[in-house]
Amino acid sequence: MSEKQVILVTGGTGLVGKAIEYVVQNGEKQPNEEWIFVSSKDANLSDLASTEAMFEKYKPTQVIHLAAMVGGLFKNLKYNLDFFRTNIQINDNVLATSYKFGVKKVVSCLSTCIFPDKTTYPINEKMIHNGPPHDSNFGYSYAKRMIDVLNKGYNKQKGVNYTAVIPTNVYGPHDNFELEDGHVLPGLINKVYCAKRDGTDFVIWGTGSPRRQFIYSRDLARLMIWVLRNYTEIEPIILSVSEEDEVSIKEAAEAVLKAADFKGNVVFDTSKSDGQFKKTASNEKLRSYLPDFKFTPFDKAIKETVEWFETNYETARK
Ligand code: NAP
Ligand code: GFB
Repeated sequence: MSEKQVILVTGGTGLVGKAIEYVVQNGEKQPNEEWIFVSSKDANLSDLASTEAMFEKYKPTQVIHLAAMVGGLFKNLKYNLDFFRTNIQINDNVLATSYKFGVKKVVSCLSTCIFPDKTTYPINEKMIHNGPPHDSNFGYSYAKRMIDVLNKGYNKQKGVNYTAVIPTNVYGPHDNFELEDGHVLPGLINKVYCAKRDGTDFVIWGTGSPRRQFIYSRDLARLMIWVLRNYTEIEPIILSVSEEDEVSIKEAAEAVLKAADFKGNVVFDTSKSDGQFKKTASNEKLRSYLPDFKFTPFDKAIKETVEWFETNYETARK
């Protein structure tokens, strides 16, 4: 029997954390593993003493670090300073405390939106620091980039193996469906629910022409568990569907309308920002490790998410 592993998942009650919990509870958990999913109720990770008290309590051997101040384009436009300061504090506390308590491995999260705005495509893992990020979310982006700097520092100076994944836009059950501060897909799913209920227009913000690669949270969860167990590089790895699976916001909205069977009027509010036009990322490195990994088809995953929201409307974050 291999030795016991205690895997602490910070941000465990969020979109990605809940997906990891779902995957762990549906066959991924190994007999020698204890999985602990925590939220800000267990510790405020912006506060070092609170962070250390939680690590003292659970004594994790490995950490999947998801906790962050997170939001869509419009929340980032409003709070770049808060996104920077909060996430810098959380990330420094979690990595310093992981080291203090002898955690063997930490897998943290960056994002494909943190890459240089002026860049060649497709983006790859070596381009993170090659220039300023898109101005809409510079606070979040620079804070996330510092995770990569910290990982390299802990490896070079302390000899530990802390790494990171770089997910593209994530969606799925337990997302944040808030209209103003959430991401596009949960926002559109909330909007179509209300438009059907109230007989109102379905409003897509912006022109609908920006392009995104969307990854289903439960696919990301399976990949992150693989990274925890098998990925040994310090360099981060992009976790995304392929470039060919990139869709326009308009096409993503059409998938939501189809899943919700919406027959009403659709309008574009072009007074709202489009944000970054595209951030096309390569998943070539992921494919070099997992050539046969199968992503859930977009329409199927959207349908599952729409149905989850309809079933859980009363309790969903919105
Ligand atoms: P989410 O749904 O907003 O969940 C955030 C989680 O972090 C929650 O469990 C929250 O707990 C916790 N948290 C926030 N502030 C905290 C604090 N001060 N102390 C302790 N816990 C705190 O986020 P998500 O979408 O799952 O994102 C998870 C990770 O993936 C993040 O690092 C994010 O940057 C990254 N990511 C997300 C996307 C995306 O499209 N969603 C894309 C790329 C990367 P409470 O609810 O108790 O506050
Ligand atoms: O997911 P989202 O808010 O953020 O998508 P980003 C914004 C794009 O979707 C813009 C359009 O082109 C919006 O005009 N859009 C259309 C909508 N309708 C809606 C709607 O109802 N709600 C929202 N939110 N957008 C974020 C970064 O960029 O990507 C974050 O700012 C994070 O830091 C996240 O990394 C993954 O994809 O533009």
